[in-house]
Amino acid sequence: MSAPNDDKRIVMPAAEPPSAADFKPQLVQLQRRLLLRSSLSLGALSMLAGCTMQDGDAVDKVLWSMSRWNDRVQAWLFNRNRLATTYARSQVTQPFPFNAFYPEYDVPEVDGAGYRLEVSGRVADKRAWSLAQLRALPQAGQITRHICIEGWSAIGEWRGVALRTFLERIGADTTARYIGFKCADRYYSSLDMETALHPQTMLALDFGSEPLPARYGYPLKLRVPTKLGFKNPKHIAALFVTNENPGGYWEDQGYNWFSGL
Ligand SMILES: Nc1nc2c(c(=O)[nH]1)N[C@H]1C(S)=C(S)[C@@H](COP(=O)(O)O)O[C@H]1N2
Ligand SMILES: [Mo]
Repeated sequence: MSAPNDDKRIVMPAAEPPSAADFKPQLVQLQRRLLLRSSLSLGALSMLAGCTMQDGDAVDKVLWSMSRWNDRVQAWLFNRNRLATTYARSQVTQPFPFNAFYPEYDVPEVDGAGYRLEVSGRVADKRAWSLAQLRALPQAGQITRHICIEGWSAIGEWRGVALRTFLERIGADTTARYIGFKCADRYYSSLDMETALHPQTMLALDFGSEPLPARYGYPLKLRVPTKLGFKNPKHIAALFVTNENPGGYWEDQGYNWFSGL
């Protein structure tokens, strides 16, 4: 963030939205595209992109060719009250696809009885959580569309604890910037605090009416319908609150960190 001259103009104060005057001409162009995009839901966007979500088309470029500073612009455009589209149970995709950075036969087998969700970082209460304790918290459900950057989307039903509720229970510093997640398969990802507090962001325990099957992230996954699939870590083992961007498995390989609306 100590870049010289012109680049300083895109380092914006934390409390204020960016204005066009803050941008060099070519950046104004990009901002217009962001604003256009921000009026579309992820679902609408996938239709606009012909559901291909592949390299080369215009929507694709807007979504995927953003560098890290664009994450900040996107974070400002994120509307904490905008809800992802929800669907009827009859619209749930059958069978719901499996995806991971490895084939399905390598899905980690997590022992639910011995499971403890580890909590660390900027939180008052760092005690670990058993599944029974997580299930004793207020539960909420959602039927939403999961959109994978690799070119598919599917509607699923998840149930669990709103991440906001959980963060409140552990006394998280909600003025901190990020929530990081570490998974049983060495996958990792992170969210901006704004998205972590969004009403549809949840720690999911169930898929449909059953506990999450192994392939969909047993025993705990993050369900965040305002983000792309890769920002929905499965098999969560640990959660931490931090001011340092924790990055992620795909994020650190060049996928746009914000990746959502
Ligand atoms: N732990 C873990 N979580 C993960 C992944 C992974 O490889 N490991 N892949 C991500 C990607 S790219 C997608 S599209 C979704 C797939 O979730 P699903 O198997 O429930 O469809 O999980 C995301 N979360
Ligand atoms: Mo994905």
